[in-house]
Amino acid sequence: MKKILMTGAAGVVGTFLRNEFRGRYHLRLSDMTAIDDCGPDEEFVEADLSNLEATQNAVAGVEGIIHLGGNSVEGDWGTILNANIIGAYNLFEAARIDGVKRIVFASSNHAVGFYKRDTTIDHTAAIRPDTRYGLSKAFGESLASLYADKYGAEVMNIRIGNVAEKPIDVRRLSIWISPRDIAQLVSIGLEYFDIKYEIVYGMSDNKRAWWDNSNALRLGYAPQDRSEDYAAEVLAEHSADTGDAVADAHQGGDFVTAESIIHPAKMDEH
Ligand code: 15L
Repeated sequence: MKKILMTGAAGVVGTFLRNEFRGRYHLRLSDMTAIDDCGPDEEFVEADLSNLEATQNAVAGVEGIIHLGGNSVEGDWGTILNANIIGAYNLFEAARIDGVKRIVFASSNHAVGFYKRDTTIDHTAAIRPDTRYGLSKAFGESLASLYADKYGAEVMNIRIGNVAEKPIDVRRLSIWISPRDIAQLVSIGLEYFDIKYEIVYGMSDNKRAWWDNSNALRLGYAPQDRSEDYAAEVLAEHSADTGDAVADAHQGGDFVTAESIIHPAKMDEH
């Protein structure tokens, strides 16, 4: 069994992945929050990724890394800088020093959240972050590119939509990914024979998608779940009109309008 470090393992995505990967990988779990229910193929290492030494300790001796660690929503600059930017830098640097090549980076749809919903984008789209959080994910993707080109890192960046048991609102019908589908994508990132630097979208087989995920399909991704199976249920409970027309027009939803000072009419032209 491959020994894999999973950072941010105490979070929502980490908890789903632990469940999916039981018996598949030996997982070294790291987080700032203690995990006290480790299974037989799991170990816990406490690590604050804004500290390089602690990060090196977490990385030592693993064969691959799933980097989920950091602040998973918008935050103030100090939080994003420490947790997401310095944290990602330390992670890639520790991996370089220890000779760990394979990294799956949990990027986010918020790296491209300013695209309109009537636009379909693929893995070649220029970044359009919608928040400091999205900006930190774009930084992580660029960091991965530098470490791939300069140091031979092998990185899959997954622009994750929303990982949950089922889609929770109308926006998520477009971007939802089930636990077993995100596990499949992460496994491809860890095991596919030929990865240098890839960007894929973390979504299930969604009819209402805004993303062309052909790069993931090319790497063998075959999603098992479809958000459309939940559409009737979601649409019975939620309106597509959330009361924020600008948020509803953009892929990033209300991340786009958070703290915005542009008049909504002008933003529509954006
Ligand atoms: C993300 O990147 C967040 O980590 C997650 O909590 C959700 O907010 C998700 O995006 C989303 O866009 O729904």
